[in-house]
Amino acid sequence: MKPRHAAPLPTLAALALLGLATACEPSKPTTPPGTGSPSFSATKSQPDDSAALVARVQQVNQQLAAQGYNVAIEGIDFLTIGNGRPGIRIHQEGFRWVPNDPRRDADGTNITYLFDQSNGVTASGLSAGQTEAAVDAALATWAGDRALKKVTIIKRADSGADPTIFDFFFFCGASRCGGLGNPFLADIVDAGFYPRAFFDAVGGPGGGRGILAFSVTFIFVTASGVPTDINGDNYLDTALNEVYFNNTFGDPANDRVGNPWGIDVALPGIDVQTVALHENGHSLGLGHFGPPPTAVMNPVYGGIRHSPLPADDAGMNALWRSWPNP
Ligand SMILES: [Ca+2]
Ligand SMILES: [Ca+2]
Ligand SMILES: [Ca+2]
Ligand SMILES: [Ca+2]
Ligand SMILES: [Zn+2]
Repeated sequence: MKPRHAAPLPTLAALALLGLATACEPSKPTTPPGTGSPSFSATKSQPDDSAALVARVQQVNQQLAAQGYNVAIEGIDFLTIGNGRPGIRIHQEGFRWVPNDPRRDADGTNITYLFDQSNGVTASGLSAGQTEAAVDAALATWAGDRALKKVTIIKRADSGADPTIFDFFFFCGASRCGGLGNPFLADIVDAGFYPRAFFDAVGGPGGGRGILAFSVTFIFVTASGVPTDINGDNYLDTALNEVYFNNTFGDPANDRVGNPWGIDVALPGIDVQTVALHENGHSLGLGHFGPPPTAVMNPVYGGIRHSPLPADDAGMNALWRSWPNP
């Protein structure tokens, strides 16, 4: 069942034009900011499992609505090694954070994030302190980026309470999760490293072997499941974002032992900070694009990248230029 829209929303084409118009500056690349549907221009994709994932997500969204939650899964983006893997969007319209949104207990115009320390250790031998520091470095990079100068990114402490909800539906359930979790402990949760089975469950066959990490964005919906746009910016209102890392990589017990998560490691190792910079780029609103151009937001891992490239900045600038100055 597809939710109906309460009010007419602009078509994708109109939004694309808007995006191009706002992103149009002489020195900027012509790449669209990539906030709409996932694109895989130059990337070979695995067999398309997105239809099954969309169906499962729609089931989950109905469960959330039945339990009285006003949030729904809107988009999932996979970062892979090797072949690309298409992400999903439930609606055509893009989504953006709403400043001062009381529904997510917004910290004013700040955006908050939290690192779930209980899932910080990797099978490749990294400590939770090491992976948390790498995620912090990635967020600090976005926070210090000129394109994000209007927004302040703030870290929230991990109280130990379960800060994630997506894993409940696709992995642990009531028995192992101990409950749904609290979706509003922070706007963005870097949820840490999860077992291979979780990535198979979300990504479909081969997901656990190919997906390094993924980002899930939820939007706000009405009691009948209709997406909201309370600030009238023609973007669906982002409710929360969760980022999950695949603990398969570097696990001595499996076939990805040769691609271990590490700190500042070159390929074939996988650099935590690079993946965190990419994933939290999604959390802040970017979609995939390229290659070309080479960018942090390319959908396939390409080695250490600790700084945004021009296409990433063009996208972020389009997303955040109208954010109110604090
Ligand atoms: Ca925890
Ligand atoms: Ca959880
Ligand atoms: Ca959250
Ligand atoms: Ca909106
Ligand atoms: Zn991605």
